[in-house]
Amino acid sequence: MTEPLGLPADFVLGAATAAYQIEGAVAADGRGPSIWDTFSHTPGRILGGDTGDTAIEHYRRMAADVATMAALGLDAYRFSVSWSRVQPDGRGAVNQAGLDFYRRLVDALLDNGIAPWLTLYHWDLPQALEDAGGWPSRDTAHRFADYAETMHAALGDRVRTWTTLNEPWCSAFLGYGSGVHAPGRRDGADAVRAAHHLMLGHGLAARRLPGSEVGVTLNLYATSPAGPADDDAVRRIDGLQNRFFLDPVLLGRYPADVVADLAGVTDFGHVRDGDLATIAAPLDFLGVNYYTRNVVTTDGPGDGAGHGAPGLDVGSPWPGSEHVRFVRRGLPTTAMGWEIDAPGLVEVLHRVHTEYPALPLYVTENGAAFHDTVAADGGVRDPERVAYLDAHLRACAEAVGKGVPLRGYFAWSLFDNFEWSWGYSRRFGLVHVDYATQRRTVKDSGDWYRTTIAATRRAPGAGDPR
Ligand code: GBH
Repeated sequence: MTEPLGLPADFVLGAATAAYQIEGAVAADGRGPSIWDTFSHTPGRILGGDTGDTAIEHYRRMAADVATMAALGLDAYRFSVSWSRVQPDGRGAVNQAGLDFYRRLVDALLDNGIAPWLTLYHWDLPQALEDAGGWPSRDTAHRFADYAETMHAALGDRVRTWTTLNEPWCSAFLGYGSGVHAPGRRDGADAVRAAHHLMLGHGLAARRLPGSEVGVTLNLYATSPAGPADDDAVRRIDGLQNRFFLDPVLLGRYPADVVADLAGVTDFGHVRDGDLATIAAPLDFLGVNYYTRNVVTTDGPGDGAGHGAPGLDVGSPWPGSEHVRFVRRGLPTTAMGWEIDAPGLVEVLHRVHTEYPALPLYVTENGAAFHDTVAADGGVRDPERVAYLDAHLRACAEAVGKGVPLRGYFAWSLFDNFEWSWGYSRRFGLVHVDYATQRRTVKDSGDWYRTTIAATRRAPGAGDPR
């Protein structure tokens, strides 16, 4: 039997996905194109020329996929809505058929006792809004808030927990800075403007989701110096990656040192009076996505980070700090090449709790890619993923023990899926997908997660099982 990991019995244990990574059916039922359709169909953007056209056909297989979630015993399922399914042009009339898919999904989850956690935006901007300027344009923030209200009118009675944005750092600095993500633009000033309008959209949307639990998900990294002379490198990268989003959202101000680092990039003329107060809308929780630690130097060898899969032609996502290098320490890595560093998760959670106003935290993504294959007996042996998840859930328990109000954890990902610029070459799932047949196979890690969830419910002092 799996050992309980020391988590509170009411700790939420779920799994996460994102619309473009799993749904496929990109032209079905009136869906409009998003920037990821355009980007993935542009030669040279995605490893192997992969696209999300078919992905794992979740749009057609939703009922069976929810049955898989129920079999794993998930408390909650974190998914995102494809904005261009609901509003094909990103504004105006609702596409009822697209909306109905999410109604059916939510109803199926509720029927199975799984809490739906809805993310409004996981990177797939309607192409029509990109054509009108995209996130560097202020109007996009208002279009996002209207879309949020539309979704809330449709599902606010059944979905309790809403996340506005997934990882605005990626949307801004990978989408408009390095160009490794859609829409593939490469301009530091645009990236900074995009970050502002993403956060503004978040703040505007948060006010239009009354009666719901509302949060935003940031991808935060532990950050360490490679050597004794690297404190400035840490300050810069922690600044752009973490504080550039945490400070506006939770404190209502931009970090002055990061603004100074960006002096040669932008004068922040796009920030209007009152914006930061809007951005700092009161929140019910903060979502933290954690994968690894950044170890940085300005003083020695290293390579880029956020510079994409080998062979893709992209720029730097670190405007004003392009000279910082990223160093590996020789720890074991995942198939993404990311060093496995569970203590970094404790560090990140504790840091957010102690340096910012207290609010409930959730790990909204954590997981690892490995090159899994189906064995002759039909199973998938992925002991490295089990070890990764076990270590990071123990890190969650440690954070809780230190007084961090961490309330839950979502494994990334429920299924193998379209891993953005890496295409289908990297597998993060608890459930294996054979892309030729769309056959799903629960991996050993999925079985391990199921028994871990059950054991957590039986933990000493647990009271009534949920
Ligand atoms: C999360 O991003 C995403 O929310 C999720 O959709 C994704 O599938 C998951 O992580 C796993 O990557 O290596 O230069 O090509 C985490 C932050 C940003 C890390 C994009 C990987 C790829 C940049 N990710 N990055 S690069």
